[in-house]
Amino acid sequence: MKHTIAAALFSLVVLPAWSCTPKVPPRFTLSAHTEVRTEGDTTLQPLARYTADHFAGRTSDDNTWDVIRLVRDTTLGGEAYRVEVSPRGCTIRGGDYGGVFNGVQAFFELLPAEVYARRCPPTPLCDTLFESRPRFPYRSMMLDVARTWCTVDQLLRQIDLLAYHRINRLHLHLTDDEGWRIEIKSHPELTAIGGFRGGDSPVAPVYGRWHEKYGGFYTQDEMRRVIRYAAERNIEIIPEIDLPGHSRTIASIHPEIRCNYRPDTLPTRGYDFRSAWCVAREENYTLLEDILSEICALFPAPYVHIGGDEVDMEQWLRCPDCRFLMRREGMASPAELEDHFLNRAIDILKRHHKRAAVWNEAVATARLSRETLVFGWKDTEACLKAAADGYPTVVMPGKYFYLDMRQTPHEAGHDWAGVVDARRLYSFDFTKEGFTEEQLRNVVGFEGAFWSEAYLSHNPEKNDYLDYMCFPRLTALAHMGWHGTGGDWQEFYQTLINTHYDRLSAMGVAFRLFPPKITYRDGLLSAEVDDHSQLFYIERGSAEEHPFTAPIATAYPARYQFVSRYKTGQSPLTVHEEYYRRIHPEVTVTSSMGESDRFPYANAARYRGISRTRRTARPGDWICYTFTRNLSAEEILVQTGNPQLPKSLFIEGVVETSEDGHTYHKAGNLKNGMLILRQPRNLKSIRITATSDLRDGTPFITIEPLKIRPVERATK
Ligand code: TNX
Repeated sequence: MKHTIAAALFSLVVLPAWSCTPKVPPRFTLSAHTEVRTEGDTTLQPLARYTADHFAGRTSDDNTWDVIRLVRDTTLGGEAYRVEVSPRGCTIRGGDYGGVFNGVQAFFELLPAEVYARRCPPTPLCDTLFESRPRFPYRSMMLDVARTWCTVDQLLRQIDLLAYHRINRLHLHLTDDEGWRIEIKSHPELTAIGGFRGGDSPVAPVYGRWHEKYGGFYTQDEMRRVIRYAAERNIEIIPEIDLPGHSRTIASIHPEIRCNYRPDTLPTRGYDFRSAWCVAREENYTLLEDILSEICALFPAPYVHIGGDEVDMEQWLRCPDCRFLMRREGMASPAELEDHFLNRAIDILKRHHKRAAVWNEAVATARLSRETLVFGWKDTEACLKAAADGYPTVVMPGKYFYLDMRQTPHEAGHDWAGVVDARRLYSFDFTKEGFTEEQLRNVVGFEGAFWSEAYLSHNPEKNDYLDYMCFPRLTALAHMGWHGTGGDWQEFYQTLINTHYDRLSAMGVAFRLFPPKITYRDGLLSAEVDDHSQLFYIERGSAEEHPFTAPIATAYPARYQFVSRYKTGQSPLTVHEEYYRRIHPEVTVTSSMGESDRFPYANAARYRGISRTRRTARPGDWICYTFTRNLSAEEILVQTGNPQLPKSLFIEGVVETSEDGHTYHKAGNLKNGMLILRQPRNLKSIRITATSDLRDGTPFITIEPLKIRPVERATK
């Protein structure tokens, strides 16, 4: 079989496994004797080593004719490649380094999956010739290392995984309200102090690590190593210093950069919650120059991302200096103050021969230079607007591209942008989203964003949660970035389950399988999968997993959990929907902390959404739920703080229940702001009392509606 060039243009990033019956004797056999040659092009040397490492091949001359030649061929475009396998060996041509790299990845896809584990058996290959080139130059992942810290080794591992998918950018979110992760030599305090939160740090602890000083940072030397490692794998690191909002860390170290007014620290128990740089304070731009000049010198990428998202402009409106600046410059809105600040930052970047990248809010007024690269995260409209206004635009609306969103309604992860699984991501379609030809011309690619507020509560020292959230969603993104669109999901899915899951396993990725389908009919509970995974079930009250081989006869379908496994992949724990049935008995909510106007207690009392208090908690503060009629239930989930996001909660607290609303009995302690009451009977009220004195810098406590499962009754 011989691949034609035309057919190969439609090849997948995720190529199906090579299947042909090689002639006997095989014409070209890849083995440990295969040599990788660069024909004298020394810049390709690291790539030759990389390639050979994957099958224990050599890079020196040894009179063998099993040869892989890496060749730069400028007749091919940037990042484009051509791969040719013939009896004389294999030639991988690329328009540039990235093109040869992509060709090497395409070549790997001809091999057994073990190549990714560097255990490739001797493999005879058929003659073939194919070439391809990417539709988009930005095929990117954003990793938030500010909220959850990732070590250098974790970064390198992630870079390897991205590279196997021909994703060619890693956008590092290096600073935020919760941490400063990159060394600035002229201001060592930024990492020495701001690299950590909690303990004796002026940065408040948050997201689950309350009792330790938590964090870390990259020295410039370490970052140079990461940059080099990534560059060898055709990945450019895009650094982000998030400005002028999301800056509570630097503002906790340099309080003088904040606006000129007395903050109301009462609701936060003394912690200065303000997160934006003052626009009017001239010295701020000196500090900014110090920081950005080092960032420009350190990172070779042409763009430095300077944030621009989610600025709380109230701070500027309360600042006499910012207001004066607005009047002086005839500014109509505080958004123009943001333009002013960002333009000053852009001027600094320009002097250091860099351009700015920003989040979409920063070009709301469309006043920044059209050289600015816009990351459209908020929604498709933001991408459409930026592209229509003439900005090069990276498309990443949260409801398709946010890797911190959950993948079914009951899994871990945020859901503010919706439920996003690989299929959903893959369904993004420029035409359906309303892009015109002209707007499409300004689209430079896609980015998947992994924000890490919730990661911290998922044992980030292991990579499992990150893997689970990234794969196969990033596989889908890689495919779309290469081809410009998804295409037929079923076809892609078949390649995933028949080929790519094996590759992910060989890479050691704890990837996510799609959940099994659960059915319950005539007293029989059953589950099925449409991939090659094996199914297991767990019965309530036991931790033991049993292989699922036949339908389970039961009158209680909510008592069983299912999970499917394939090599290193695993599905979410999945239950019959009966498990999620809730009742909403009449209840009132009260608390000792006052009620927020925007999020009144009625929200939680009516099971409609969250409520907030007026201030954060002191020990002894309480929240009380009182039922109109006494209640029995199977389970009640009592929760302070945002679901899945340890923040604005009772860090420590006790839960008590009462049958008469006067006498209370302790039911247990909160863990991560939560407690499940099991089989409570005849309840009049539930009271939660804070017992700890820690603060997380949030000026309120979040109150969740109770989640109440009805008393279990046999369904038959
Ligand atoms: C919004 S996306 C943010 C981040 C959060 C993320 C959580 C963006 C530019 N800002 O600060 O981490 O939502 O999903």
